[in-house]
Amino acid sequence: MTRSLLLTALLVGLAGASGQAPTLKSAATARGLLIGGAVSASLFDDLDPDYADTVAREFSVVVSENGMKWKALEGTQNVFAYGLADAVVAWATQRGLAVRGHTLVWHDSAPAWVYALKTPQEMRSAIRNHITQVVTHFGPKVMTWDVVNEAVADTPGHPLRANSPFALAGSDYIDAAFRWAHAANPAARLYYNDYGAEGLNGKSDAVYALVKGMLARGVPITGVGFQTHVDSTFSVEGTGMRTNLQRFRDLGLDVQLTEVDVTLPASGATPANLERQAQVYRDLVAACLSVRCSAVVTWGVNDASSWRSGGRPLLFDDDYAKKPAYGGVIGALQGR
Ligand code: 9MR
Repeated sequence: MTRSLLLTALLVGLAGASGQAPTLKSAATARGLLIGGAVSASLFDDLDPDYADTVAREFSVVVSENGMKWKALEGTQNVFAYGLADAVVAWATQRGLAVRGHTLVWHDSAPAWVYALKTPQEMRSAIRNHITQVVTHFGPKVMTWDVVNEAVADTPGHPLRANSPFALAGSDYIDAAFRWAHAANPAARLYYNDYGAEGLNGKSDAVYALVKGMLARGVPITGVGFQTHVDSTFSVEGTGMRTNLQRFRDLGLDVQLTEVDVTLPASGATPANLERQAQVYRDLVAACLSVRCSAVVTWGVNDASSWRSGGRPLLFDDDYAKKPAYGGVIGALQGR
């Protein structure tokens, strides 16, 4: 028997003896990576215990899919409702899972009263108060925050999106948001988060310019979250994703894949489509690992509860069975 065969036999024997297949959590932890998903209050629904079991077994980090958005926490000015968010945080912390806070400042989740503010000063104090109250409330239980989400425009040549109410606060509102979050919890890790910036393209150039400028101005930013809402035609290689992630790392910033899902084509869950989806997941995780990213978070748990459930984009099917995509992620984590 050759040395490598002997080693394989030994490892198989050990795995057999312990009876433990790797989980996403065990395989990711071995690579120094957090892995997880967005969850919702249905986590606590007794009718669906598989949901909570899957999260507790497979994930080391969770994000409240909607429960920490501005609308959810401060629907009325300066009246804070933490109930659902606190429940997710308590559930996770009791089980040793980390929590990513998502998201302090996002135009899409701003309640009507924010859109109705009239003066720069009113807008500035509203943002400052929201960030300060929320970050302080969760304190050490939430040490990672998406401070600003989706502020960069999709149109090349327009650095910031035009339809944001926050622009009223002044062109430096992003810098200020990070400074206020840092003041509320100096040990927290603070991220800029966006979609469509995974590969080398005009959008990622704009995000790059934004965060590079922030660093030059001494703004306390830890890293960039790449949402990674893609479909199964996505090519990590073809989009230059690894090179793109690396240029952010070269600025000294951390990188996380924060909302990963990979939709299937209209022909649905055929074996070939599921294999293609698995390959995309494998390539995404491999690219992330190759730049020493710190987390991979899928946007949901099972296909049925996804915001794009029709595309069956996640690692677990409607019944929480592991899909080929699950094997793709484990394979990447194990360097296969
Ligand atoms: O998945 C989320 C969906 O349930 C909400 O209706 C929607 C609006 O709040 O937000 C979705 O999550 C988004 C995330 O917060 C930011 N990036 C894009 C995600 C998908 O739209």
